[in-house]
Amino acid sequence: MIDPVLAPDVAAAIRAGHPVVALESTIFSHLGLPSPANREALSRCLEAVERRGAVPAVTAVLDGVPRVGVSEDEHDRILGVARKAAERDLPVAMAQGWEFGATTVSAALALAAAAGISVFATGGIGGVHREVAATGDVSADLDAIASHPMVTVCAGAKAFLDLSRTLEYLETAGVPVLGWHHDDLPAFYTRSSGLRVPHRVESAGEVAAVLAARTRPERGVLLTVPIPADDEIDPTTIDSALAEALADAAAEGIRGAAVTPFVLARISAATGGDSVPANLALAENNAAVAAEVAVAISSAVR
Ligand code: PSU
Ligand code: MN
Repeated sequence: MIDPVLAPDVAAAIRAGHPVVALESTIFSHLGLPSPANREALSRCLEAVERRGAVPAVTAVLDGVPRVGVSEDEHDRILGVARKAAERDLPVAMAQGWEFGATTVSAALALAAAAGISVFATGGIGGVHREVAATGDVSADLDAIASHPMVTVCAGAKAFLDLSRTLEYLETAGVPVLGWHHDDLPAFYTRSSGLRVPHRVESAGEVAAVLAARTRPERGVLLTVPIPADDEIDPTTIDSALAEALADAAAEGIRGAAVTPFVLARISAATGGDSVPANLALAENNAAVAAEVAVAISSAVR
């Protein structure tokens, strides 16, 4: 079992039953967002959580140590060059003493669950890739969302994935998928993918009640939160950027863990950086909703 090192404020909050929201670090590293937007994303997410009365806990591997919560003087490290660490990479990052292993959704969930945290916020989750029949590429995020006892809060998944198959996977894996004040599965930059979520919820209390009533309490719940309407990007702009990015990835023979960072970088270049403010807005919004959920969970337990 992995035994992460907790930041003092995170450890104190968990001990006292106070609300905590875990965050991943891939999104804040060079793999997720360009500089200086990544710094802005980090401070906006931390503040969104704190403002709602919860303690943020950024996950990462630093000098081979799995961490839940990093101090302010370590922020520059989180914003720098990283090696991508999914859940399966955590033991390797520890054994080899990686300087900065940026946690993906799966790794963040593993660390946060081991720490006893119930709520996790990210931007977009990984999912089933469109070329899955040829490549077999299904993000480890999905299995981790299903198999850790956490609520994952996201703005859906990017439309370069096969969103319909992603929903099917989550159904098979037994993950309750909840839409926050919304009937459709969001597609990250846009509020609707055209696919319905199985259930809509209207409050953080409802999410907490779903979590408490799971048939298998060791497993997870997915809450999808659409990007705020004012920050949404025009779907046709995104679609053409996505098509180009995917064609480039195929032409350059990009495979495995390199696919997602490659496509993300191409989308941000193809939209001339227009995608970045949208990305910041949805990440901040997800962190805020996650904090509300964490507050509802901890007050239900009292
Ligand atoms: N989707 C995004 N932005 C991201 C990621 C996904 O919109 O930064 C990152 C997350 O850390 C996610 C990971 O967990 O990519 C998934 O990678 P893969 O598709 O290789 O499983
Ligand atoms: Mn993959």
